[in-house]
Amino acid sequence: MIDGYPYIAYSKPFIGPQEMLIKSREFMSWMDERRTIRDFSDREIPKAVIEQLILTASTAPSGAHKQPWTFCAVSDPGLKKQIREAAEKEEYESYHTRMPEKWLEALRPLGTDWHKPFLETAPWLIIAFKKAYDIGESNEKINNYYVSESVGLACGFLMAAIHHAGLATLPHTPSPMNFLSRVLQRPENEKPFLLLPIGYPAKDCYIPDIERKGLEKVAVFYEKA
Ligand code: IYR
Repeated sequence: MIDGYPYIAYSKPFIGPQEMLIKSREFMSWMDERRTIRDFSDREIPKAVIEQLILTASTAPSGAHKQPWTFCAVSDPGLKKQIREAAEKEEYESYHTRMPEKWLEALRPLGTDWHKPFLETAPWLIIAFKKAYDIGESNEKINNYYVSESVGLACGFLMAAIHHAGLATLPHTPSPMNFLSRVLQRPENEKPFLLLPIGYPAKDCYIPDIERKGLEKVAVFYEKA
């Protein structure tokens, strides 16, 4: 029988409603400055920074506190090349034969295609793997819970940390992405979830001039009378 965790007191410094509103607005506009980019500079980023970004991601909540993730950080040019080649092979098939016309139509304004040069240009790639289960000391399977939700949250934290560090990323979803398990030699219990190139924006980096939905389109309030 496993004992429970000991409980320790927790409180936060009190913030009154006025300061709260100011802070919330500031945080909103700072997060709103985050943009997905596709053109990266090859300027180096210290490994120590990548380590902190991953530790930040790993502060995300997870089902039963299992932290069911592995973040693989790649700066090795040979591996990045292999990942680019395999991703482009799959993406070529997706764009030419697998994605239905409606999907291609939805992507057209963003100008994406099967070319993924950023997988080699960006100094680091972080590949998030989700652990369907853990492997115990005597090789037994140990269940994880709400694995996709947990890893999705961790990736959101990771993207916020990347933005906070003054860097940029792109949540890339090569499909199918099982080639990542092979190239990175991951164990059977880990499945690729999301690929994030990390770097500075290139000198000539352009982004689509999009707008985000307003509150009335994304929120419904059910208020007390
Ligand atoms: N996975 C492809 C296609 C793609 C899908 C969505 I949804 C995007 O927002 C962008 C691209 C790719 O990465 O190109």
